[in-house]
Amino acid sequence: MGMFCYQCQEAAGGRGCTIRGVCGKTEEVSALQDLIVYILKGIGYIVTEANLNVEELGELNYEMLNGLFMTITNANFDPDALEREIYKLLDLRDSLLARTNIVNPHDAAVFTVRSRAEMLEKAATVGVLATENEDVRSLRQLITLGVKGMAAYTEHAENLGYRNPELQKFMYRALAATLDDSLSADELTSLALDTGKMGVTAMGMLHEANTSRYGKPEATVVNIGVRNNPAILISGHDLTDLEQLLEQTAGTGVDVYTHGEMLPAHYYPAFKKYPHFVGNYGNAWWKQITEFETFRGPILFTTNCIVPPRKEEIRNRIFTTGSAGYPGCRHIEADEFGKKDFSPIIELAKRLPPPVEIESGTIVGGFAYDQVMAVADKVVDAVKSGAIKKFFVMAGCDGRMKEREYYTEFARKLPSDTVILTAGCAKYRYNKLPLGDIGGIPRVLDAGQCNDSYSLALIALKLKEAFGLEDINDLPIAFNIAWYEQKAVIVLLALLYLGVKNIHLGPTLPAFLSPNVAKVLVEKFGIGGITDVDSDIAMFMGA
Ligand code: FSO
Ligand code: SF4
Repeated sequence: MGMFCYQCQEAAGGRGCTIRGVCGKTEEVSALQDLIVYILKGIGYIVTEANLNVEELGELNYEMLNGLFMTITNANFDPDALEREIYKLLDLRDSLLARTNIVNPHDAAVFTVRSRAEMLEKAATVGVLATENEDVRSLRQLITLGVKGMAAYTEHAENLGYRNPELQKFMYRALAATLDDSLSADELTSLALDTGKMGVTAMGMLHEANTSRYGKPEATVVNIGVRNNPAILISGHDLTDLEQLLEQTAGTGVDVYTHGEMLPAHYYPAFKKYPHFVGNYGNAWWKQITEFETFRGPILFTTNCIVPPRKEEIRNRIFTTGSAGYPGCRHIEADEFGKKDFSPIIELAKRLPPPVEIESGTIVGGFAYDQVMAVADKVVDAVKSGAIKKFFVMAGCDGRMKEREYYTEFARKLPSDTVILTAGCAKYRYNKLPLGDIGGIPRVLDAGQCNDSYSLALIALKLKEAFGLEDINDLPIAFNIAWYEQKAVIVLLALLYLGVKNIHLGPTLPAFLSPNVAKVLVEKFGIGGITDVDSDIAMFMGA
C-alpha cells in the first residue's frame, strides 16, 4: 500500500514516513487522513467557487475544523473513527454541491467511495505526492499544515462560543487553493503569508475566548506532587473539557491532575476554585508511556498528543474525546449542546489506586500578556538598567528526539541576565531547572499553551512601543523555537506575518520545505536552524 507523510518534525530520516509513522500511525490511518484532507479541499473548492455564504453552512463549519484536527499529528489513530468522518464529510460535501451550479467540478468535489477498500484505493492517488513539482508541493503543504493548526485553535474557540466567519472563509479558500494548478509559486507564497495573518486572528480569538470565560492567566504556583486520592489525568488542550470534568468530579472524592499541554489551565482564575484540582502530573507528551503506568488512574485525552499505548491495561484506562481517538480506547461524544458525560471515567477512577509520586515540589507559570503587562514597568526598567540583557522566545513543542536535549542545555547555559519566554510543551525541557529570577522576575516566563505564543508576540509588540522602537526586530529578543507538529506551523507563519525576523527553528527544519522554499524563507525572513549550544548562544548574544 505505502504511505507518505512528512507533516511533523519526527518525519523518518528527516524526509518522510513511508512504511509506518514514527508517531505510530499505520498506513491505513495515514491514507484515511489523506482522504479527509482531500475531501475538505473539495469542500473548500465548492464554497469558494460558488461563493457560498459561510454563515449559512450549518454544521459543516465545525466539521471542517474537526476533520482537519483529526489529521494533526498524534490526535487520532482510530481507522473506524476516520472512516465515519469520511462518510460524514462526503454527505455534507454532496449536499453542498447540490446547492450550486458548478460546471465540471474538481474531482475532490465529486468522487465517491463506498467502502474502506475504495477509500484506501482513492487515498493512494490524492496524498502529498500527488503534486509532482516539489516546490508547489512544499507550498501547498505549508498552507495545508498551517490551516490544520489554525483549525485546531479555531475549534477550541468555537467550543467556547467564539466564531469568526472571515476566518472560516479563509480556511475554505486556502484549502481550495491547494487544488488549483493555475497558481504560481509566488501566489502560493503570498497565500502562505496570508495564512500567518489569519493565524494571528485565530490565536487572538482563542485568547479572547479563554480569558473572557476563565479570566486572565495570573502568576501561579503549580504543585507537581500527588495526594492520596483516586484521580483522573487530563491531557490535551481543550479547556471546556477540563471545565466539564472539574464540575462532574466535584464532591466525588476523585482528584484531577493536568498532563502535558493542560498544565496552563492552572493559571486561569476560574479553575482555582476547585479544591480537587490538585496539580500537574508528569512532563511533555512523549514521556506518557512510563508516566501513565505510575499514574494508575484513568486518563482523558482532549486533543493530541497521544503516544500509542502498548499495553491493554493502559488502553483500558485511556479515554478520548473531541477530535482525539485511539483504537481500543473509549471515546466520549458530546451531545448536541456540547455536554459530555464523563461518569464512566469517574467510576473507573474510584476503583483504581491513587497516583504514585514521581516528582515533588512546585513550578511557576501564568505569564501571559496581562500578567507580564502588570509588571511591564519593572521589565522595562530591568532592560534599561542592563539587569536583563536579552529575552529568548523558546516557545513551541517538545519531542522524543535526543537532539532536543539541546534546549535543556541551551536554557541552562544562557547567561544569567537573560529571560526565557515560553509557551507550548517545549517548556518541559527547562521549566524545572533552578534558573532563578532577576529582581523578582522569574527567568522562565511561561505564557501557557502553544497558542499562547500569541501572548508572547503581544508582549514583544508592547515592549517595542515602550522602548519607542520602529521595528520589532530592534528589541533585545531572540527567537529560538522548537517545533513538532502543525500547530507550530501556524505559530511560525503568524510570527512571520507579524514581522519577526531571524527565527531559529529546530531541532531540524521541516521536511516539507523544499530547498527552494526554504531558500525563500531564509532570504526573506532570515529563518535559520540550530547548531550547537555554545555557538548558538554566542551568535544570539553577539547579534
Ligand atoms: Fe505540544 Fe502536542 Fe501544544 Fe502540539 S502537546 S506538540 S504544537 O500537540 O499543540 O505544544
Ligand atoms: Fe511521520 Fe510525523 Fe507523519 Fe507521524 S505525523 S507519519 S511521525 S511525519
